[in-house]
Amino acid sequence: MSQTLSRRKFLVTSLGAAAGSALLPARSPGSAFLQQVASANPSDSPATTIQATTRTLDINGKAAKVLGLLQPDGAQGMNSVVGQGFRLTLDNKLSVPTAIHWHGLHVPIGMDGVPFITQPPIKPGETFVYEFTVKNSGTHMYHSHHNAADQVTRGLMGAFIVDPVDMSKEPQVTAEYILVLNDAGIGMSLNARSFPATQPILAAKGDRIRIRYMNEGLQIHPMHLHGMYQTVIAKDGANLPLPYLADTICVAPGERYDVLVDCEEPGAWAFHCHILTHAESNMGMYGMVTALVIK
Ligand SMILES: [Cu+2]
Repeated sequence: MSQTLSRRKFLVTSLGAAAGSALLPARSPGSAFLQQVASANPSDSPATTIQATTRTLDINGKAAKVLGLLQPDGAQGMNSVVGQGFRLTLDNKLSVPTAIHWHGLHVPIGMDGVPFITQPPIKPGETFVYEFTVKNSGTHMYHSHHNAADQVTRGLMGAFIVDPVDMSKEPQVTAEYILVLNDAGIGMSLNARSFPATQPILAAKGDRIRIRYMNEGLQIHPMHLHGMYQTVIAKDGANLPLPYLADTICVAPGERYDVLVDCEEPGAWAFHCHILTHAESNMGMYGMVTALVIK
């Protein structure tokens, strides 16, 4: 697995990304967390812990008190491979109840993380153990399912990327990026940053890149890339039998789309949500705006 991961480059992706310039890869191949969940049998996996907690981040130059689902190494966002066991303890350090839902992952009902339906809310100071075998590959998420409009959009969320066992049918790409869309809590943002603080995607002419969109906000966002098509290859983690071309992809709350972009024409291409109030004001561009820079 580490070989597979190490030949990829990742852009930071979750709220963890907003912590100053110390960018945390969503799929860090060397993280202790990944090693700990690498057992095939959940009950054999050493338990690890995620803390639901508050923290202060620098968001666009201002100190902002946000929430986080933090792994022992401080990362937010995780990955796995189909068939792997998964076991972790959620430690609720917040002053309010919470729970984690594994959005897109096919888990046993008792592990689905819906308070009052599949489990009691995890109260402040309490813990809960989530344990399952990872069944389906693709671009998924994990997030709070309690008072979610507040908790998720303020940071109780992360990307959960699952590779298939057989990687031979996965597209060969020069780099891979995750874009977490958000519009509430921390505001209009891509990976918890609002333009001009968003991180541009840097590519060389001839590169083929993969972008994994996921919308953790409350509104739909048509993500428009100038100058070239995006090839949509997967929806909600499932590979499409017939990939299609689009330059604007509507990502609704909860949706994930995987796209490939062939970087042929050099330039700094605008890349933004096309609900214009999410991207421009009389002061210029802001919010859900970044750029694809092809050299
Ligand atoms: Cu938008």
